Amino acid sequence: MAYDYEKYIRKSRLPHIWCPGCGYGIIMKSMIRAIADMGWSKDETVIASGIGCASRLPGYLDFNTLHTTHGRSLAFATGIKLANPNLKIVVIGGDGDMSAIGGNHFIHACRRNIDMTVIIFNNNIYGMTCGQYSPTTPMGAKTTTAPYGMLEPNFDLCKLAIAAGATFVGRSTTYHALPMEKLFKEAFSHKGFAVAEIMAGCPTGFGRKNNQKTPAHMLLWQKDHAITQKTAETMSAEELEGKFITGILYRDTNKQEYVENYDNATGFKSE
Ligand SMILES: Cc1ncc(C[n+]2csc(CCOP(=O)(O)OP(=O)(O)O)c2C)c(N)n1
Ligand code: SF4
Ligand SMILES: [Mg+2]
Repeated sequence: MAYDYEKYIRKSRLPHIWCPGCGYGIIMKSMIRAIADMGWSKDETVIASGIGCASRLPGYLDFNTLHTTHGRSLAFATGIKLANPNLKIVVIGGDGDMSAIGGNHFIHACRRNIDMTVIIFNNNIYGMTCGQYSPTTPMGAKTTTAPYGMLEPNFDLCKLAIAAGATFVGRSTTYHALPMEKLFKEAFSHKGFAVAEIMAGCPTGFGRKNNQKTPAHMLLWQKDHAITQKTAETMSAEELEGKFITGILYRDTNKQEYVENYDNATGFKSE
């Protein structure tokens, strides 16, 4: 199917700020295709973000969009969903936005199970502010603030989301553009808090310091390190070292969704 990307893009906001070779454009196009396939109208769709290179995305898309403060997008999105539960809410954030400054908001939104989808653009670094390490920087990786290599262990954001109570959790990469689009549609269709982590290359802040010298190297790295759940089941702990599992990792359709719970308890019917 041919997609009319331009229909969804605010041309007045171009050119975008993303560096040549940044993985984020691939995610944006996958999102557009997924939203088009869902049949969501521009008026019923809200896209919110915090601050960072990833968080610039809502500005480029012609929906109801919010560019909020660093790490606080989920609080804004929660307010919007409670005020109008009919809206379809997608929240965008970087690994830093969602798991460092916004980590507390993230775990509590997971726990609450409010109906929205969060897409985490995980480039393993603070891209916008010149490549400081984040909670997802792999041990040993070089960053501007880890010149000897990252000394702290990193979060697995999908495991964090599942442990905190999210009811849909999946992962994809910018190499896997079509599976990513499929993952978005599954996440958008889920009633409850859905998390999609997308591994994305930041050639400017991460790749150059870590022997992934071109954007193509970064994509091939993703191809070589992504495995499916099925393959993972056949691998030993040593073989799994450094790999990450893609696809839908967790889905629970029984847990009460927060807005429904709120309406039942208060007798108030949100419109
Ligand atoms: C309260 C506050 N603290 C710090 C900053 C500076 N800042 C802007 S973006 C950013 C990190 C962005 O990293 P990430 O969320 O991973 O997004 P990326 O740029 O990698 O897409 C930081 C620390 C800020 N804007 N506001
Ligand atoms: S700094 Fe990295 S994440 Fe930010 S636009 Fe450039 S390549 Fe993309
Ligand atoms: Mg980042």
